[in-house]
Amino acid sequence: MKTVLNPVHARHAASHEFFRGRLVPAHEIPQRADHILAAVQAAGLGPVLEPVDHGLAPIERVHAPRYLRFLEGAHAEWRALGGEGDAFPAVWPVRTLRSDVEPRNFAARMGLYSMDSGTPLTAGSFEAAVAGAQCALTGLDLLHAGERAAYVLTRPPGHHAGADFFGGYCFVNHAAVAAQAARDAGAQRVAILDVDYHHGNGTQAIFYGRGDVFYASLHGDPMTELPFYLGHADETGEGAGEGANLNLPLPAGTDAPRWFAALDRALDRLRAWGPDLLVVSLGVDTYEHDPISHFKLAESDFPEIGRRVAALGRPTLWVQEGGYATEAIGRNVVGVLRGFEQA
Ligand code: 6XA
Ligand code: ZN
Repeated sequence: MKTVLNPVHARHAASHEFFRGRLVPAHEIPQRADHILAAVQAAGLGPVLEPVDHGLAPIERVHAPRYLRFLEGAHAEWRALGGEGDAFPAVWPVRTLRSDVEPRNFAARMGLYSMDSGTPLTAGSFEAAVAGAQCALTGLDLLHAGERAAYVLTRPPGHHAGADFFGGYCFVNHAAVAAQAARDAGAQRVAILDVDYHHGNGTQAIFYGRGDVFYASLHGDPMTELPFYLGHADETGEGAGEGANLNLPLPAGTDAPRWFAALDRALDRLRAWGPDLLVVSLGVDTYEHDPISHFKLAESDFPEIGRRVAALGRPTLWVQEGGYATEAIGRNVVGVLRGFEQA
């Protein structure tokens, strides 16, 4: 399997994040990708490629241009106002406040375009996230050229990013950009399977009203886990998208038998739906030793994810999302991808 590596991922390098009320060393760090790359190479998974630049147009098919413009200049604005280090939002337009007017004040715009204070915006966040989308688009090109699968090795992750907001460590929704590009290239039905520990609220929201992109996710119950305000089982899509959204929230402590039973439910739905192409949001923060998550998958469980996804028999784009047990992340990711290849 070919890997498309984001060559500028390390330009998004936060030192600290807000976590339980204090600034702690960031979890989402460049070493995550370094460990995965080392494991990809050690396993001889296949060639590692650079992305081809597809420009901003395919990203603007998913994200609001005014959001992207804000993101591009946000860190410079923060610094110009005297902000030190990474930028964080502090105020949000919650219920009864207006989000249809873009204020001039910088802090107000930070809040308008974000969902949490847990996502440091650094000088290179925009560049790294846009390059991640280019990697996803390049991976899609590989599928169009006849590859059975491709792996997109990027960070920061993407699935929490909505059409016009960042959050949950995410700025640009690479999986959504790839799914939309697949539709624009002629695929009739595209499925996104999200196996990250967290619900991909951004991805769900982007396609919620559409019947051409199915979003299926198994994740920590939002009653107790980020993104908290989306990801419940009763969210099944709306309008033309009714029936094209599947959420399988699972309790803290979920072990492999229960997790794989949920995966099978998701795969059964996708099989019945019949996608032309599959995008997998591949988070490995379901790992038993992940520092911020609460599922119990062992390292030896990850290849089985790949095997079961392979049984769907669709061209598959694997897009990297979360996973914070930095020392083990490479083995877990490569385990999934080898399981897929060997199936
Ligand atoms: C702490 C939690 C961020 C979760 C990011 C993630 N702010 N999403 O892994 O999939
Ligand atoms: Zn996650």
